[in-house]
Amino acid sequence: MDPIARVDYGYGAVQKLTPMAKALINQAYGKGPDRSYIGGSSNGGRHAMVAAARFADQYDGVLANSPGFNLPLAAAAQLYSAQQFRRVATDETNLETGFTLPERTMVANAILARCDALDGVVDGLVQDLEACRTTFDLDLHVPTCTGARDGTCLTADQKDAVGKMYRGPVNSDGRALYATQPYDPGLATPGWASWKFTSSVGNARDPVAVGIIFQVPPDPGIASSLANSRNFAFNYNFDTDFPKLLLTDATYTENAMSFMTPPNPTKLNTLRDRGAKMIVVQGASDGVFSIDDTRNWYDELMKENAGKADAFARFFIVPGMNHSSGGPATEQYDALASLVDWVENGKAPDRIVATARGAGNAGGVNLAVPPDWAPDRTRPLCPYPSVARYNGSGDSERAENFSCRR
Ligand SMILES: [Ca+2]
Repeated sequence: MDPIARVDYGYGAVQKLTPMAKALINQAYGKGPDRSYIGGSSNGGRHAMVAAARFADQYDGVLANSPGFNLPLAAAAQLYSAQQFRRVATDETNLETGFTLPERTMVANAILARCDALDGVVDGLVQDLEACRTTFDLDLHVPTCTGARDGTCLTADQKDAVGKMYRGPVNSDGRALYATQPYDPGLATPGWASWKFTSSVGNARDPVAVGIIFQVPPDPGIASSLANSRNFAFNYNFDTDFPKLLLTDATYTENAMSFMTPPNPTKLNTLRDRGAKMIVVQGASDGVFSIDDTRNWYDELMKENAGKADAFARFFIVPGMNHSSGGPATEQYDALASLVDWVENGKAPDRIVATARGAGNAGGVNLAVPPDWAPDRTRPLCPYPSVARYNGSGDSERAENFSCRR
């Protein structure tokens, strides 16, 4: 509710604390840092993207993992998802009844049946996400129920709801308000479900973000009960409420899109011209921030830089990964090491090797790793738009037998 807290949450904290940290280092060591990096995941990834545009003079390297890019729009899109699933839920207090785990597993398998082999190997990963867009069709490739729902089909209403969720929110004129999401097999996990079915209606996440932190004027009653936040999500109007994300008043003089998103997000000239580097990594099955929104940004960044943005910024998609981690994916990777190598040794990352956290992993097991994968499977994460393609020979559990190609 505090207008200064809103701005701090958006960018003010980074703006104030980075110079303080540098001054502290200077006092302690008698000189400033040789290099400065900013990195984070989720809202921290958003901070990194904002810093790349607002405070590029402060950093030599920027790492945005699973960034909450365009966070106010993504949070509003979550309310749209909640409205879609409410239409097909058998219990509106549990949206997962509209799209159950057996049904999501069935859809994931239908995606794999069409798209898994497009990258050269049937391995439970859809690495050629772009080709899958035109190869998989929810209406054609998922059976439509002729009787009761039993996990082997979706009803026509469910297909409509799920399809709308993947296409993203629109207003009554049909104007897209956020971004599409690609079909990827990572939706059959608790992590994906928690964003779509719990956060989207809960009184600690999306409704509160939209209704209290982002819109003007704020609606403080939303947070007081789950019934209130759920009603806010279900009744959110994309013609009359959504525009409040751009409003200001005498108290809130900066709107949510201004304080939460980078000003001119594709204008990274300061970062580029001082030789700084940027790495963005995100899962294809991020349950809250659409990989397509991030991809659209990168496509525009490429255009802005005559097709040469990869000289200073690279975008890596993690097939199957959910928000920040999890999902049927090789989701352990050290993108910071790659960034440091790029900044300090001039070695641009042509691939980042990622490892699965299967059974026996010392750092914690990812339960979504399928049992037929090598528990320590490796894959190259590839700079978009290249994708990891199997070379046709050698152990398909190992990254060295894949190439990053278009
Ligand atoms: Ca595959």
